[in-house]
Amino acid sequence: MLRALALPLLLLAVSSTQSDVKEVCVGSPGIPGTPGSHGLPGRDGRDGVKGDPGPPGPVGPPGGVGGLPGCDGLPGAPGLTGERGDKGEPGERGPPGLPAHLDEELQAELQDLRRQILQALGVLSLQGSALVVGDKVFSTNGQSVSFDDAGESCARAGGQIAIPQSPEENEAMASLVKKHNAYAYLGLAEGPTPGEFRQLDGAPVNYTNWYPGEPRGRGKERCVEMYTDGQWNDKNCLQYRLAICEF
Ligand code: MMA
Ligand code: CA
Repeated sequence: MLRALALPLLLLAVSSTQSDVKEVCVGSPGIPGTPGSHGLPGRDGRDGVKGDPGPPGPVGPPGGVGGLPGCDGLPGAPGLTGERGDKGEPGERGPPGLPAHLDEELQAELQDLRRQILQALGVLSLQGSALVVGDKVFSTNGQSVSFDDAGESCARAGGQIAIPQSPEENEAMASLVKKHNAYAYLGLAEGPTPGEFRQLDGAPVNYTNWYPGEPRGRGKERCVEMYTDGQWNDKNCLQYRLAICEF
């Protein structure tokens, strides 16, 4: 037991219990041995994580097969308006209305229309552009023209060349002749019988105001003019005469 004290190194190996202690003697280490030969290659490791995508490849050669047709484009702008269609058939006849004199709405409308017409005539009279005699209105644009042109301009205005049919109407026309200092044509024309004058629709003339001795054109003067004193003379139709219209 004491021999163990003389040894350069005493190693006490202790196990789990005091009673298991053993004495081991160790000498100085020897020269390392030669390395062993290479071991066999180890097994392959597990796959690494996926790498980044590579750069896009170069454009391929042209001439590939065409792709499928694309989808429809947006709808186009609306087309031009078509021509107006034909007029439709008239509708069914409505139920009979009230007699006009009992229709209050109609009577009110008529009253308002009368009022508006009188208003307009009042303004025209005040301006001297219309002469109201009874239910006839005389008016002129102050232009002197041939008989045919006078007829046209009166018709365009919705009237006709004036015919005085009473002394009062004759005076009204004569006042326009004096005002414009221009003889005027009347809406009369010579019929087939020389010296016999009629209205343009062929109706006979009741009122006349011939200058003494007229008409004496005997078929050569087929129109009628009014002098500034209001008397009449048969005259050719191509003179420039004031166009007085009646409405
Ligand atoms: C002109 C002409 C006639 C008219 C006589 C009156 C010469 O003719 O205006 O229409 O009857 O004058 O003298
Ligand atoms: Ca004459």
